[in-house]
Amino acid sequence: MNAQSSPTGSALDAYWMPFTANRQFKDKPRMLARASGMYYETTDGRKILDGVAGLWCVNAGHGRREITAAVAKQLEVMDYAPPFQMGHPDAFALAGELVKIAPAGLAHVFFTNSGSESVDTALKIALAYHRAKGDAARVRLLGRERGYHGVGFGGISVGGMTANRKAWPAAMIPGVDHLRHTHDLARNAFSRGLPAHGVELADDLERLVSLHDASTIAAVIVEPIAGSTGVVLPPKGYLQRLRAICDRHGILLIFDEVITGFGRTGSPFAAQEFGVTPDIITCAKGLTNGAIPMGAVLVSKKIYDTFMQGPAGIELFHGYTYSAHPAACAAGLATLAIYQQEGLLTRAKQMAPAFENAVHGLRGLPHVIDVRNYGLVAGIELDPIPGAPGKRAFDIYLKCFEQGLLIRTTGDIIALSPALIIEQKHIDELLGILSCALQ
Ligand code: PXG
Ligand code: PLP
Repeated sequence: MNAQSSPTGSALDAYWMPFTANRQFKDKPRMLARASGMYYETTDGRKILDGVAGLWCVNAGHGRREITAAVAKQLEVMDYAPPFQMGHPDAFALAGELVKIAPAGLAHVFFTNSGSESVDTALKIALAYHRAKGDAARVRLLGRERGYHGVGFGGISVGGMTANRKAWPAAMIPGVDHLRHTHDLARNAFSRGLPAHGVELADDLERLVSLHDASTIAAVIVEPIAGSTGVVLPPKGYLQRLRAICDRHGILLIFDEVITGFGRTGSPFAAQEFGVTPDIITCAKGLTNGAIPMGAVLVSKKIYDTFMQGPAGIELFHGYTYSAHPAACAAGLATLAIYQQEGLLTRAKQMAPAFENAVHGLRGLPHVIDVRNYGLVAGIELDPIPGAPGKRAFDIYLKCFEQGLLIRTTGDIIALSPALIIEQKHIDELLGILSCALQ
């Protein structure tokens, strides 16, 4: 008996659901009860293929016993350890393991509990770094249109998702500016891999440097591949050019790899995949396979050393009650071990050709105006219904869920980001359901 009792009516009232149309959902709830491998199961016992690795985080597939066991054991041995002025061995071990898979030079790790906290931490480190160097006038942070950097005040300020900003106009960090986004359907629709056109959009950073002067700019933060706003890929050469401009002007480059980290692109981090090393990487999600909340900020030796050469005492006034939580560290160590043993951090490279062919098979179906992909991530853009933006894609989302497939939509873009354990048969099932829904 798989079915499980599910709350209805007033039992749904108390929970205010995040990024959800609460009233619509509570009218017709969609409830998940369990998960294993590539599949969820609903409370009414239906099997749902997970096309998005939970929310871009369950990279090794659901229900990994090694992680469960490591977390359970850790909680029994030591449930909690204060992270300020106190340590526990797994925190150091996990930082060490992360540095091993990180781009060369990113040699130090600060732990957080989410992507949003990682972003705010990275922005604070960037500002404090320049200050520690005696360059305290560098206070500006630059983001990019269509960027998503979580929901903290720092993250929404540098972020470029209008819906996440418009309710809090007075609370934005001052001095922030944005690069233009790189989404260009006119030139790049139906690209396979990195789009050919748009490297010159990186020069927008030179425009902001001319406008504000480099001496006022602390850092630029971008997602190597923008996930949340609909899988926006960097044009060929774009990230390299951003790096060169940052170097020219002493600006730190931050890659927000909350989605692209941990094998999504075919390398451990997108930085390695694209051959561009930022000064700071933010990550979360796949770090613990989604099993326990945790994020991390990887910083260069240059940045860390600057702090360590400052006055004796606490070098950075920042941290969370749950930074390097023992259960999260145990989950992280077990997760990285699975990635290693199963070669998952590079498996997207092997599966990408089959995945690419399958998703591009959607070209020509009704309302499909673009298909784009890299590694094990794809975006399928639909022609919006006039006057009802987002409705076309959300209807497909509902249809897919009825037919046993979980996808993600943002505006009229469908995002796919399956677990890295995906096999051909799952690709066939996924695209089978999705193409039926689109037809
Ligand atoms: N940066 C990036 C690049 C992200 O993708 C965050 C920061 C924030 O992480 P937390 O753990 O605070 O949520 C994210 C999170 C979606 C979706 O459907 C994506 C995210 C979160 C919620 C929904 O695309 N990414
Ligand atoms: N608010 C209060 C009153 C607190 O005492 C603390 C932490 O001690 C926080 C917020 C921050 O919580 P966290 O460290 O879990 O982010």
